[in-house]
Amino acid sequence: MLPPLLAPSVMNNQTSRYNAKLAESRQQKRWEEAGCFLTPEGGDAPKYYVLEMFPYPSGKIHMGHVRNYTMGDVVARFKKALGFDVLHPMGWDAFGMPAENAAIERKTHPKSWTYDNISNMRHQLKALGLSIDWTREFATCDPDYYGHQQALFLKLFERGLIYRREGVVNWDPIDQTVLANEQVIDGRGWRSGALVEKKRLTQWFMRITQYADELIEGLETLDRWPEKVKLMQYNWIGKSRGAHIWWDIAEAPDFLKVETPNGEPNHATDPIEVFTTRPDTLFGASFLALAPDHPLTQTIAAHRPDVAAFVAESSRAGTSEAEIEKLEKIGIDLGIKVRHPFAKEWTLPVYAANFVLSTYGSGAIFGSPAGDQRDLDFARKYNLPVKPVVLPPDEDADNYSIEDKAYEGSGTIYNSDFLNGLNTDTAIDVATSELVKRMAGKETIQYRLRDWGISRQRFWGCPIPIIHCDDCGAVKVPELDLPVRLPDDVSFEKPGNPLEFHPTWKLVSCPMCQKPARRETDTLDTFVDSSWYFARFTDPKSADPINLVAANHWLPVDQYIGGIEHAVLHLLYARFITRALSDEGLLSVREPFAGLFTQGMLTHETYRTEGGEWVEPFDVEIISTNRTKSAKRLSTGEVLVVGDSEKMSKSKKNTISPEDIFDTYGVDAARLFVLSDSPPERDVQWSTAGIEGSWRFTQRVWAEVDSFPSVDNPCTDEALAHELRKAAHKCAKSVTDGLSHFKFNAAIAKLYEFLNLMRQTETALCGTKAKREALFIFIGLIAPFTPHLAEQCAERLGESELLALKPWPQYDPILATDDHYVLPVQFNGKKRAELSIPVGSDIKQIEEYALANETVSRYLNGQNIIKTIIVPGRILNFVVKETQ
Ligand code: ANZ
Ligand code: ZN
Repeated sequence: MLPPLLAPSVMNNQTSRYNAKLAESRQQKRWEEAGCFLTPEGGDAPKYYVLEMFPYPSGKIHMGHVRNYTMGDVVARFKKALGFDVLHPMGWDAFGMPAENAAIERKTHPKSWTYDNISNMRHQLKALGLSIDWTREFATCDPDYYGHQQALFLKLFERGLIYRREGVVNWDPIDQTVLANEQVIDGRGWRSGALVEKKRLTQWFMRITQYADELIEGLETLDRWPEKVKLMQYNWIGKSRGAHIWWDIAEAPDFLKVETPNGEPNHATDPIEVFTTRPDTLFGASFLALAPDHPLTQTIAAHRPDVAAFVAESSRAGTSEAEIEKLEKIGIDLGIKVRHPFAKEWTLPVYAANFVLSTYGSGAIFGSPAGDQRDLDFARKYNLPVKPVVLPPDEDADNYSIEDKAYEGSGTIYNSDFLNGLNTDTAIDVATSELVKRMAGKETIQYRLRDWGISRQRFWGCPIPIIHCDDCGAVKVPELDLPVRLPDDVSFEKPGNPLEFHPTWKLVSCPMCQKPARRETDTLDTFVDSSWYFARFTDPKSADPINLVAANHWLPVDQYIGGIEHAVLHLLYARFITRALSDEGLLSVREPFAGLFTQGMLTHETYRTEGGEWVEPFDVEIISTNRTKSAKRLSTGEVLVVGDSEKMSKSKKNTISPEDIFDTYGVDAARLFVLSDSPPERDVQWSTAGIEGSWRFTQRVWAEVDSFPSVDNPCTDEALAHELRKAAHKCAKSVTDGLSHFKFNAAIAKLYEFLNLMRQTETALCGTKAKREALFIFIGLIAPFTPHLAEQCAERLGESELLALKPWPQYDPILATDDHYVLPVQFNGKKRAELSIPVGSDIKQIEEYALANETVSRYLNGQNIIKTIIVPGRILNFVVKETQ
């Protein structure tokens, strides 16, 4: 137990400065001793699960973490005070490349680097005073966690949701690893800078596409998610209704027609399948285009060096859709002609083209240049016909033509035989049924979403619990042998995956036939680790991966908080895994996160020398002049260029160290500042003036509390006391509303206002009951934001119970309602005055108040009132005319 707090003021009768450091360690100790933030088990109260996206243990926390975790903490403390049973855990998303890179650079094991970082960052997060149940902490690299994940992998494998297939991957020949499309920049590996190669590799996949429709439909139930995140997911899944069309080959080079030696059918001359969303434009078709890695292109490339060269060149370009979009559209004629499905005598050339993706639809398209910009660019380049077939509304057929801009919208079909006169939508249906009738196509739904490739050729990840046997194939590691642990004796000398080179790790016997076999050496994409951790938190010590009872109690997460950069992948994978586990009977919820909040970033001005070198803020002195802002480098005296405020990043050196801030201003001032300056979904611009403002607030609060006498004084101004009471209850109402709707900055503004009012009534109401009530309400309200200060204040006011355990300040709704409101007064529609009107006044009374008002009568002087329009609560407008 700590000794009681003795404020110096009690002894020497003057207020002291608030010592944040002392208060922080004192109050954190009290919370810890009382076990304030342990998760309540099995109470009657309603549950509330608050979760911030768990951090990657990179080494140190940054200001972005401070803002993210403070937000979650404010919500958790608020809900707890409201009487909810709160679950607010913390863990570490601890696998991934940086640990491996650090291991390579420092010749250590990724494990020691990771756990060292975790212990530093845990220390820092604890310093923030977060109301976290630390007994539930785990890291995804704990063998206990990844062992359970391996068990889940096997369940989903048995269910057919995980499979292996050969696929084309981006291969970085220097780092010896597969790269995601996003990691290929201008054809080079993002880290090594090596020219990326296309490689065929057998990889593990999760069948997320099986859930594509459900994942779209589920979005509609997520009414506490930001619309933009739902839209991004919707577009990512990218559902398109359309048709597959089969184009018969009319002419082909002889080398394609050869018989296969063993008499098997030769597929090279099978009809070519394309996917389209616009069968209504079929009469405008002028060519077919295949992806460079379409099997038919590849077959032809084997016979034609020019095609082979084209394929090789395209494979070097970027692979992401965004990059392909930027490329000049080029292609090569493959020497094949196909028949139009609606006119057998009409033949069209077939190209290989760089803008056709092999991974979408069937990797082949028909080009209808008038209706698609890429097709038009291509047609102009290779002199192919451009026949408009969709007439936009308000155009007439005789004068309409297409120059260099395709018309991609809807309209009336023309130049199109039996489709003439139909609108686009009907024409799509009619064309599709005609294709079906002629057995030349079928209606289909296509998704942009691909199955999720989960294999990584890396060491620091969850080993895939599979053993490859020449006789039995891919065999599951028996559950009793889990976890399949990562080896401790490992070398990073060679590039590539150390699990491959390890002398013994992968050599095992087959669990089915006992013959020598090999362990799978791929590890899991770290997004798998973060796809179910929220379920593990509900009972992190359970012998099963997920304790269904605990998970049913706590899930879904009521409030999830994190960065918008996770709008698609992490949140989509977590939604998918939740559904997959739920179908397996391991979870009951279908959606993991009922409420999602995506917070803005922290930004800071940037400073550069004339030579372009970035300079850190602590080395900068700002010299403000009236118009422009200039700066000087403290260490050298150089003049610096002040740049825009940008996202804090190491590369631009515009970061602020949380530790320095905590040391200088205290944790509470930092917590307050990151929430007070702008709405939580927006970016906050860090400024010294801002953090100093927050620090002054903490000092003023303390001064106000510390100067409050311990004996009651009689009240001499009842009217003022009533005003103060009303203001306190109103403030409680506003802060409660603000916290309920993620309007932290608005809530904090009310607290500033109320503190000012208390200071103004200082002399008149010092020591009165009204003031004591106001102070108690106030410290209850600041507690979620500045918990140490609030707790210290409560102690100072003689409260023996912990504020962290006390209920939320209740307000009296009557006291919290205004008894007057402000009514704007207009003359001929121009605002000229404001009136303070008692709530509930009727039209007649409002008019009387107005006419009695001095400003109003001044404006009325010399005017005739023609009409008076009064909307109580809203507006009063006099329509007036000058008297002659
Ligand atoms: C003919 C056509 C005419 C098309 C027209 C569009 C406009 P979404 O909506 O995104 O699903 N396409 C099909 N497969 C492709 C591939 N592998 N790579 C590149 N483009 C491909 O897009 C469907 C449209 O994208 C399809 O409809 C096809 O072009 C093209 F006036 O077919 B369309
Ligand atoms: Zn075997």
